[in-house]
Amino acid sequence: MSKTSTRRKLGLAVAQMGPVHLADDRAAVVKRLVAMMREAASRGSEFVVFPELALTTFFPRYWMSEAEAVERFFERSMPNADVQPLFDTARDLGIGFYLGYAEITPDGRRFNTAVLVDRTARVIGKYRKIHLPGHDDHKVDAPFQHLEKKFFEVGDLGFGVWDMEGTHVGMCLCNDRRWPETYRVMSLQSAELIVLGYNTPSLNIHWNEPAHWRTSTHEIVLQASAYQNAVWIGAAGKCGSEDGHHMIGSSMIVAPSGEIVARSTYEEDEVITAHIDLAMGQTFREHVFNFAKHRSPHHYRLIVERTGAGEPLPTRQPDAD
Ligand code: CDV
Repeated sequence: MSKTSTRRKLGLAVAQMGPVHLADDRAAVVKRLVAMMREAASRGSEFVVFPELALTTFFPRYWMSEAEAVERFFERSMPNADVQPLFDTARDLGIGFYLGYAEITPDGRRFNTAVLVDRTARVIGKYRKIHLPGHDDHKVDAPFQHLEKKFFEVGDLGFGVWDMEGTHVGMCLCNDRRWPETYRVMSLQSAELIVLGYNTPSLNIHWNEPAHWRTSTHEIVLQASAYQNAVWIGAAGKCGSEDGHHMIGSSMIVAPSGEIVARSTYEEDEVITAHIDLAMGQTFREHVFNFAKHRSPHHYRLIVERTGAGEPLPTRQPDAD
């Protein structure tokens, strides 16, 4: 360990969820979340990460109108009466949480959203998913749909970082975790912990991706991103077979060293915990990833100037001898 850092411990829990079926109502789901929050607190956790779209089945797999989706799967406020037991339990236990859900705003805008809730059950941050995968048309020959581009707008809040009782926490959602920019924008705001929820179908409807790549690519992005950004990552999946549609598990807590310090075993509701040392990230930020000392943004301009890949830049080489 660095000579300059003292350990700063945070009790972190990741609450993986097994399937939520179409027939499951919000009350039943919230009961499961409350039970996992209680377990997390009993194991000394101060913060718990729940999945993306945690209150419902992963409904973008079904073709339906936007109006029907809103009626069945979206939340008009957070908290609301259905979710209040989770907020009440958080306040009673003094535990914060991250929760993903489908948001409809008062003016009718729809987002794939997550909130950051502190230990007094106050919503202190909101994130709206930026990297929306899938399509907006009806793929009649596909075994299921991935209609995030139909049901949600691209998030308009950017990648924020919040001071949660002294811990700098950033949020993202599912597909965001595959993009390096997601983490770097947050680590440049001094994030120490990045939390995220996901729903990753084992089957890729767009091309014949081997099922095990879904898990291996998930692992590799979390491990590499934690290391390259000197952050802790808590990632909570909703997994198992939702009405016959299988999604990967492998929820995990990853250290700034890139090591997985806790990982789910099953594809059902499961709480994993670790007492993480926030100072570990600081150690990396003082040395190999001392951003202020070593980064060269003038060499990274293409990252913000170009969206898709294009022609190589004119080469700049030293004059030949
Ligand atoms: N919900 C997601 O964003 N899922 C994507 C799938 C479609 C690849 C993911 O990155 O896990």
